[in-house]
Amino acid sequence: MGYDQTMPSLCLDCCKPFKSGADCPRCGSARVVGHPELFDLTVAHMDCDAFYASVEKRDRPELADRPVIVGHPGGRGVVTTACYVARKFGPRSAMPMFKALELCPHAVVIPPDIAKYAQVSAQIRALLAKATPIFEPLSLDEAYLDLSPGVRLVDKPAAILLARLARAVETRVGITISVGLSANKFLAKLASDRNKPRGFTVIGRAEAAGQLAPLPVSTLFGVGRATASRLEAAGFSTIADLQDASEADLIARFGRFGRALHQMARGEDSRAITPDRPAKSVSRETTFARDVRDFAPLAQALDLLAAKVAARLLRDEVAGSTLVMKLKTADFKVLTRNHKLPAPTQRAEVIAAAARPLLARETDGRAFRLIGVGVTDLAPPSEADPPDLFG
Ligand code: TTP
Ligand code: MG
Repeated sequence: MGYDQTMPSLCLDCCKPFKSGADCPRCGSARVVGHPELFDLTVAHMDCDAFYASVEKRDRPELADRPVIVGHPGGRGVVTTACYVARKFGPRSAMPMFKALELCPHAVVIPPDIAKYAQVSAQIRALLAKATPIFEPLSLDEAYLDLSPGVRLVDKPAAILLARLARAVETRVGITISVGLSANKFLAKLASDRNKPRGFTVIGRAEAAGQLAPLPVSTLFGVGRATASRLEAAGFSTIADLQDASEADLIARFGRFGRALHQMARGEDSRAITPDRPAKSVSRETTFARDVRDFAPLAQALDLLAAKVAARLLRDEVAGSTLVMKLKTADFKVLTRNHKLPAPTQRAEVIAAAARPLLARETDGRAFRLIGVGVTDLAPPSEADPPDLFG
């Protein structure tokens, strides 16, 4: 974007605002962001660049310019993170390690150290907390921030706080992040992904609909692969196709989700930013009057417990990302089985459906005196049960 005489601008190195010009008038840096709405927008999303790999590079500076892949080496491993040097050769997250090493044979492979990444994540969250009490982590390496005037802890425009945050993460934690600044969660997350690594991207209210128009419908929050194919089959492949349809038409075709599609296609999103809750898991269990061996009565108990768990999740305004099923055998041996859900949930059917296959695997004639079900890895309800209609 070109900068005219009066473009609100911000230097990403010295974090000072100014009114015009390509380079920072204070420090001369060319790392400058300019946007008409720069100092009016207050919803942000931050995401660490090549998170695991960046932490490993920080700890082994001699690898700074080398391609680094984090993942378990050997036959069946997959890539968890490829650094940006390695990505130039093709390796990506979730790619089988053998394939990544075919593409980039000179990569340095480092096994993941999740405990270390969790520590770094906590350090970053402590920096987020200095800017605002209302931030919502989505995973170890990303979070939404509410930097509106009534909420932020420092009386400066959100853009300045965000530039300071990015700088603080670099200097104090030793890795880089990319940030997005916009009017709501959907646009802020879209923005943060746009100029990685070390990006600072603004999507203004005025340009949102125009920028969304050419993008595929799968860009929208809640449109997974299955929903995207159904939308495409109905003639909606780009967001522009949705923008051209009336709200009534979309509601007639897709029900309540049609309204969400209509709004998101225009860049509107009313989801609130919800800070983390302290509770760590929600579960319910029952001890049988008489030991039970058969799947059917166990599954029936499971359904009841799932309903109780769901009720509690709704009441506490949390959702669970990982399902936990527990059984106690007649001789008091406790088994727990976990299953990572595709998305956090608050719904009894989702909990019960995920628990049943785990139960089926254990009902092999043993007698059980107790069954329990619950969820852990709690997430904010705004991330729960994305409206993937046909998924
Ligand atoms: P991402 O933020 O998706 O990826 P990233 O931080 O590595 O790279 P980017 O610069 O594109 O944001 O995920 C954060 C971390 O989560 C990542 O470093 C490793 C882990 N992860 C996996 O273990 N498996 C996966 O498939 C993905 C996508 C991530
Ligand atoms: Mg990341």
